[in-house]
Amino acid sequence: MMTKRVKEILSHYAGENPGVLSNLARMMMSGRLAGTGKFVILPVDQGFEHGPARSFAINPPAYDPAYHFQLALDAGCNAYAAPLGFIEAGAAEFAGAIPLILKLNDHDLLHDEKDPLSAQTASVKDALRLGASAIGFTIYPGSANAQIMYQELRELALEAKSHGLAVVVWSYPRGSDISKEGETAIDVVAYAAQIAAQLGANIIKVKAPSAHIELADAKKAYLAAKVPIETLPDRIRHVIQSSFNGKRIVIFSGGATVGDEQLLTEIKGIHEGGGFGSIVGRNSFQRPHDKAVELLGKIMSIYAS
Ligand code: FBP
Repeated sequence: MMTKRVKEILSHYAGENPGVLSNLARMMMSGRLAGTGKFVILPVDQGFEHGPARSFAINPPAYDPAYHFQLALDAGCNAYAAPLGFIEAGAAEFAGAIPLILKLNDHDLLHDEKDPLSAQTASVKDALRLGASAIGFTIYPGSANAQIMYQELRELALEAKSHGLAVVVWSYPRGSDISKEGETAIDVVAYAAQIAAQLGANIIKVKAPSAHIELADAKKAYLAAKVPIETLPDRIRHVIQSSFNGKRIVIFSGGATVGDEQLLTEIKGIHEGGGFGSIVGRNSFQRPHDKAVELLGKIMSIYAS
């Protein structure tokens, strides 16, 4: 049953057509968190983004595309996100079982990249053919190639929405002018979330921010306004505020595999700060199936509390 909270979130997207709204609703009404307005999504593009051994060697069943559809289903995720090949390999077998997010661009680590640029690896037509609810697209704000990705996203978002598909944007600051520490700096992450929102993202995905401030002019503003950024919940709150004052769904990435306790502590911080949820890849499929289902269950319980 459609809940008040889901209706409230949808009301923030009144500018979108009924197809987009239905697909956003579908993701919010699927899985164990259905109706809460919270999200736990399984993303498995790491085979492309990081390489197969780095991604799957630790848990060999994960080389199989069907494994991830089943894992997302068993855990009760709101959606499963992957590049064309993985989605094509399982979309028929799992048709209608779980909302899908087809990633339309990807990049690999086979050449040195100071200023990353993802290639378009699938189309809106592919997303429709495969029954996806949304397209996924990565931008790298801070890359010398960022403008190309912004313009590609503009075109693809327009096309996707015109067919009633929702738009999910992975916004990862990275590039020759940003320090490693700066990639997760609070000012930079908030800026990346804002850029994604301005580009029309319905759902924004960023990394959990640190208390570091990268840009000198931003630092002045944070200090002058005394923006609280000391704790993780403070910083999450600031990123949510920077995404149209809570009117855009913002979810946070799980990151490299860590122990259960460390991950759950971070999730509690995200929840406390008003985050809409998590997208947890490596911390899911790099654990044995049952351990992953158990951990995702704990994450969902935090978001449902
Ligand atoms: P993880 O939970 O494994 O971090 O997955 C989230 C994600 O956004 C993936 O979709 C993507 O492949 C990965 O992070 C990129 O991580 P990085 O930017 O560190 O290469």
